[in-house]
Amino acid sequence: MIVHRTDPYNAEPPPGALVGQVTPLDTFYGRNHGPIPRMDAASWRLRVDGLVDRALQLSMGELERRFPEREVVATLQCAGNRRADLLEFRDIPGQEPWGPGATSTASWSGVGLADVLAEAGLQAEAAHIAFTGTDVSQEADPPQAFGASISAAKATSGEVILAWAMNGQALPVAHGAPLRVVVPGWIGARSVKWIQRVTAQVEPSDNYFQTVYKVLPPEADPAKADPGEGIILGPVALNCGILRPDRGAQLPSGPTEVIGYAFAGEDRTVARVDVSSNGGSTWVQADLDAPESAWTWQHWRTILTLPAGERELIARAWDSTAAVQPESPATVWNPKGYANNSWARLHVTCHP
Ligand SMILES: Nc1nc2c(c(=O)[nH]1)N[C@H]1C(S)=C(S)[C@@H](COP(=O)(O)O)O[C@H]1N2
Ligand SMILES: [Mo]
Repeated sequence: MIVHRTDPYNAEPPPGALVGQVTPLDTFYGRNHGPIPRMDAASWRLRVDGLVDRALQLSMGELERRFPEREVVATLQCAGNRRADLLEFRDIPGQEPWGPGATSTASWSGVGLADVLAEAGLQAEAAHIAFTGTDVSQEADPPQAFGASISAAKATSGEVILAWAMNGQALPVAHGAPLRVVVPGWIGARSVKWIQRVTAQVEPSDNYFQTVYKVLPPEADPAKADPGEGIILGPVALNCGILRPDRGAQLPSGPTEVIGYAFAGEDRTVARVDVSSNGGSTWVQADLDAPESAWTWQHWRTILTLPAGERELIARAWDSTAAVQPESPATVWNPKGYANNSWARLHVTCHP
């Protein structure tokens, strides 16, 4: 793993480790804002409260007995994925320089959030569903447990899971055991780990982390921005990454296989990926995996014939609405460095 910080633990796999459709548990990226809490699953209860007809307190056994088990294969992608490319354009103090590996895919099983909310009796005024974790983050002002919210429409859509298993194994503590939220198609920060509480409410969560995951205008000072300013992040924006060859690789000239992923976010799928080795003058269409569902990335691959010399490899994805990624990090740069979905680029050197 490429460890950006040990305390709290923040690490991404090397890009080449992400070529499989499902990411092994020991390879899945880890993103934490506070210390990983050790929780006693036996005494743990999930509280479901707020704008519901019947508030619930559920043990792990009750969750298993009272609700059907559901599974979804979903890609998680951190809003900070590919921030490193924004840093080349302009500095972003205090934020980890994530490469293209702050994203991974797993099969998640547990119960459907929609089923639990139906059991509690969601009231009509409940427009947002808030999640509260257990880990107290000193990054927050004031220090508080990590939390987030999603719209009630997303929360009741069926794909959102309260997960206790990952790739058929017990959910690892580092990924949120005993129970975490998985919000397919939305930024990773909304998939709250170590949850204690699910609250139905009129307004979005006022948790510190709900409000900092937003795109501010380039000239804004994040420390002084009004809480209402900026675009609060929810659904992931169309993105892609190059997984092979490695950044800076020394290669023989001639045919080179280029492999990557693309992810469209929310309910969109990836429709096409173009690759260029001449600065975008000409493009070839990569072979693209069919979508398994809207909730997962799609891998793509192609063979480029590279002449000797230094080359920039570029990839850009199109989605099922014919939206295409923006060309340059300069067009999407923002003060916290979120949602960089500009064309993926890396340099390689080919010797004769
Ligand atoms: N309780 C809690 N949940 C959390 C976080 C956290 O720090 N604490 N980080 C969030 C962020 S920003 C991301 S990208 C994902 C990462 O999940 P992972 O560590 O399982 O990959 O978890 C989200 N859920
Ligand atoms: Mo994240």
